Amino acid sequence: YLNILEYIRKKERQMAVLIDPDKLELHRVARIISKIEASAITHIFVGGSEVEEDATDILVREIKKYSKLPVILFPGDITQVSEYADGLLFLSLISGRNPDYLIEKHVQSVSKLRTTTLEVIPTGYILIENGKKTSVERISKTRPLKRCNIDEIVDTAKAGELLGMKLIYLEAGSGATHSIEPEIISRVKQDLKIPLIVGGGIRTKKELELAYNAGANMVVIGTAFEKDETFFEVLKKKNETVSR
Ligand code: 1GP
Repeated sequence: YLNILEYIRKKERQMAVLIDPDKLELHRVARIISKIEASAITHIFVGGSEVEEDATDILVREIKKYSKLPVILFPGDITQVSEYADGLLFLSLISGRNPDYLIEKHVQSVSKLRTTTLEVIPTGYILIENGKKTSVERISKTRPLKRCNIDEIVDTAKAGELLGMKLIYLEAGSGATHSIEPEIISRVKQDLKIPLIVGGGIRTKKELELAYNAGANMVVIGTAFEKDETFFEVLKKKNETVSR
């Protein structure tokens, strides 16, 4: 039995679907999960920028009724810690310089985390500009890194690794106009020993393929599924060559 992090380290071309508790109505969960289970998706991420208290708990419990896939919290705030999930990306927003999102929220969450058995995975979260202002930028009041300054992106990711973070997440922001460019992914990946997650604005099979080929261990897709459930089927066909 591999824990979540070991699994991410060992497997290639993993795919997470991001479900926002504020956007998915509970009566749709069973149906969505059956589509997820039939697709190449390997992990379910739950999170959002602004989620009502308790909504995460309720959604995770509903997902767990129908799915055996690992459910990983991808929290925008400490109210999104749910003991019913399997793991938690303990995100430090290392592209920014807001101490609240580098350490303060983490301190505040510890008393709750102590009461859970969640696998807590320290993750260096790097926001990269994508053409429009994202909710991460708005809420954290931090600037994303510039796409053209690849050295700074590479050094930021490496600093995260050297600080002991176990994953690096390159984020263009939900609904991003431009997903992270393959050149950025491959330059960051070449310099890292820890796994790399990439997300934000990925809407086509081609973009997915480019991200994997550039070195992403896991790709996260949210908006493309929210807007079009048939995207799950597109990925199913890819299943034979993409994953598992
Ligand atoms: C956002 O990286 C995720 O945090 C997914 O982004 O909604 O654009 O797929 P999308």
